[in-house]
Amino acid sequence: PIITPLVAGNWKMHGLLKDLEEARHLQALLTENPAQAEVLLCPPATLIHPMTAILRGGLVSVGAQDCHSLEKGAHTGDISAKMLADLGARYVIVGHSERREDHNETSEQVREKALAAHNATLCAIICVGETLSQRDAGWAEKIVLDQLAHSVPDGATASNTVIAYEPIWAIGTGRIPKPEDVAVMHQTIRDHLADRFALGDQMRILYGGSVKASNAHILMAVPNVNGALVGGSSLKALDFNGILDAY
Ligand code: G2H
Repeated sequence: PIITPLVAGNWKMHGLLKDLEEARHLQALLTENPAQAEVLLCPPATLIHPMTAILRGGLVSVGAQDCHSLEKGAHTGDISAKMLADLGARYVIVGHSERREDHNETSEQVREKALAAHNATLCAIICVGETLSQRDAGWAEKIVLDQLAHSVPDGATASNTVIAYEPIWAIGTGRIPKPEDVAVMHQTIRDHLADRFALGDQMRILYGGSVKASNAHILMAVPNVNGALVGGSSLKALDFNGILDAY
């Protein structure tokens, strides 16, 4: 199948109003030289509304970094998927390892969030990945398959769900796995999706963890890598656009 890659920027807890200038700059660069991939920026929740206003009608979509699993209710400080959709977000990242760790999110909770995203007509980017000690023990594939089994809802489709494989030890460290190890993991994920879902062979599987312009072309050439989830290198339009040049 022909899969349009997705390159998603995860700004994490970075970005003030002045940094919307980077989104504007990215939009200008892409208007001049469109990417062969779908492009997405996921700023902090505070910037979703102004960012959608800047990017409306252009080549860059906007997404969020988390959502609550319920549509509304007495949950101080939380934001529902429906609220994000209401602001113009089209995607939401769920189950990023930083949330699994900082907020003790379980795969079952991640699945509930992904379901909430689907119900709000958002596409869920569901993150999975092993720690370094799990990899060293030879458990990486088993851990990721277990996360997939419990984090991906049964109703997932190629249009409402994207999987992001992020080895935790590669996040923000500048270290990336060997391309052959990425290939094994992405094939493992592909087999799980193809077994479980009718169009699982068309679901996008992103690689995330220290992606930058200088390694993007290597990662993109790996079979079953259908794009990237980019943290640090998504904050500046020029860096992010350098990654898009690999597509
Ligand atoms: C992994 C990634 C973005 P970075 O979390 O999701 O971050 O590219 O900074 O390693």
